[in-house]
Amino acid sequence: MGKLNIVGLGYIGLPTGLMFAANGIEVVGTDLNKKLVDTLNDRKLTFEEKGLPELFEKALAGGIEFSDSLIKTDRYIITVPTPYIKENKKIEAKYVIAAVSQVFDICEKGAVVVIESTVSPGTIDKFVRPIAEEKGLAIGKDVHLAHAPERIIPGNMVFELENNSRTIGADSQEIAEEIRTWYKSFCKGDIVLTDIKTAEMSKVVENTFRDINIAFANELAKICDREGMNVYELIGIANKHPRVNILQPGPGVGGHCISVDPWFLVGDYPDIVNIILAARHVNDAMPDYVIQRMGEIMRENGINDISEVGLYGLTYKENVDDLRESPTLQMLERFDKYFVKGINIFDPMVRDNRVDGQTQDFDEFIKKSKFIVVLVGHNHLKENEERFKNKIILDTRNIFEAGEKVYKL
Ligand code: SAJ
Repeated sequence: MGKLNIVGLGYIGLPTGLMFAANGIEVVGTDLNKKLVDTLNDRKLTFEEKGLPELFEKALAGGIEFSDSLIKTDRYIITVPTPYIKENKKIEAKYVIAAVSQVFDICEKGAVVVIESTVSPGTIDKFVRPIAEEKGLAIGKDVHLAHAPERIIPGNMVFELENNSRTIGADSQEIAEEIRTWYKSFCKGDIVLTDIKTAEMSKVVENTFRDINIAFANELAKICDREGMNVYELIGIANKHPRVNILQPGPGVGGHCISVDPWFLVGDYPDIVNIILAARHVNDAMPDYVIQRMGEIMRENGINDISEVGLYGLTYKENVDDLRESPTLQMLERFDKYFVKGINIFDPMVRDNRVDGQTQDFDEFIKKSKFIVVLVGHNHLKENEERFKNKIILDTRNIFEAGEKVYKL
């Protein structure tokens, strides 16, 4: 077999390519972004992730190559991004379509093309298969298509790449089994084989399940607030039941996946969905709820000056540097409407200033902020808990011990 070509070296493609290369597979990683490829060729990583530096070293020792142009081979994995369009709540499959199209133009006859990028169910039938037809290629003979949706969680990607089970959807058992042997080079989990459409749907269903579970936790937080009860204690108790596993409330659901994928089901089955849509509404309303709680706490403590308020955390969750759909950004958008200027913002994971009011200086942030809203529970926060002493805190991530001036969601 020829080299395995990983097309798209972002959050999924890079760790995946490195993992194959570290486990004896000959890999070329391709990305059209020359700067990104140059950085990797300079032996520098392009984002922060636990365990990635060590994996990078192993992959380099295993001979991984990086290229800014597509080379001809007989096996490809497509890991290009699928940008989210807020206005119509859809993801854009154009990069997947463009990548597959370029691959079909140059690949060996009989090549296998696996799409890992998340696509909305039906995308491969509707938009990818026709590309082969347009190019006069017979699927199943000239080229083989498959879908192996990625499942790794940012913050624990390297561990999950090795240990999660996987799904491979293909048109034939034989091709699915061949692809399974590629992934078996590093994957210790079960690798389940199915058809392409079921693989597409399973990915969206997994993320939707998590969205609904978090929405339930967020709704419980509001009920507990009204009743003067501790939602974390309540969830802790309920979760002792062997068949209950409620997730944690938070300031909203961010990231490129969980807040996006349920919309595909809403869009495709508007006459059927109820809880899926309700969960989206509950989670999308959480940044507003946090703003409302901020207002209450400021009034209660006589804080009138917004420059005495600090927001800790800009990323969509702890210990990642990804800002996509982050609850903090959603709050800032809503603040803009009310002309709230002068608020202090700090995030140790975001090393360049991305929004007004952001500082890189933690000491300055702490000094200026009398009232701090904790929106992300980075390890940095846990290591610096004593710096928050004597502050009024709205702790949306349940990091701090309960106290007189520590408010929870
Ligand atoms: N969140 C809560 N409460 C929780 C857990 C999460 O409010 O108890 C929030 C987070 O703070 C964050 C959002 O939800 O804003 C999403 O974070 P996450 O850690 O739940 O998930 P992602 O988006 O980082 O990764 C998910 C994972 N999907 C599932 O667990 C079903 C991952 O396995 C997928 O690979 C990834 O989506 C993806 O790429 O689809």
